[in-house]
Amino acid sequence: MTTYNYILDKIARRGAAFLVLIDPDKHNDGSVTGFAEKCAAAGVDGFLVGGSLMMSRNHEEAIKEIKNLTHLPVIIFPGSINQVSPYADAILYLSLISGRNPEHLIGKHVLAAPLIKNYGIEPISTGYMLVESGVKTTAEYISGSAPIPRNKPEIAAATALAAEYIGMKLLYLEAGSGAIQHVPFEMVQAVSEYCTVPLIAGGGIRTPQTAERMVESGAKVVVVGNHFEKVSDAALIKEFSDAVHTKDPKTV
Ligand code: 1GP
Repeated sequence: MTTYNYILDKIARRGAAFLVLIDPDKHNDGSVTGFAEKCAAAGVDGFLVGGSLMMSRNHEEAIKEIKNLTHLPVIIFPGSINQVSPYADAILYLSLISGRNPEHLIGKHVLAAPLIKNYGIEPISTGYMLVESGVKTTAEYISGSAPIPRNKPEIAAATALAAEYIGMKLLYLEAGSGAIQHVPFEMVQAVSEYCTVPLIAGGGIRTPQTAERMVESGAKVVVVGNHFEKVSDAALIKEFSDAVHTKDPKTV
């Protein structure tokens, strides 16, 4: 099964999928090992690995460790072409559709495409939208692009629909890692009602209740990263996982 179909299957059977973002920069003390195992035991569906800025050199090591220790898919969440790795299962082939920087709409893709083909990893075309979240995020600064204003759900919906019509397979509403304010529920609802492509919500999600509201608003994948870098006990990860998984697989 492809990683994309695995995600669709999780959505169908569990109501939504729960992915944990691992930024190898934050786990450069070897702690990724125990953390990944905890996530797998807590019902997490897979991992995103990456970040807007990569300060350390252990990106690929982190991917290998997670693959060795868990049965879960590892999906590259690339901040740059240097993060493309043959050890992952798939890569979110992100187009920064909220911005107008051609490098992030097609330029980097041209450079990454031959690598992805050579490595044999699965590209998952994703319409990536940065949403204003209180302060300027690393992703905004590095990409040199303006986010969608928080109070403009209609802009997000129209942007997302354009991505769907272009043929993208996932949509991602992103407040930015560690964002003060997560993406507004109204915006998640507006996009999910307007489009049929599965919607990912991430950035600044710090409670299981917020994760649950994201799913109630129409998100089909919820991503949490930063919060688990601060508090990562297995019980808390499971609370998030249970909040996202609104369907019991036994009842399907
Ligand atoms: C960031 O959406 C992801 O790109 C996750 O955000 O790290 O704030 O959970 P957090």
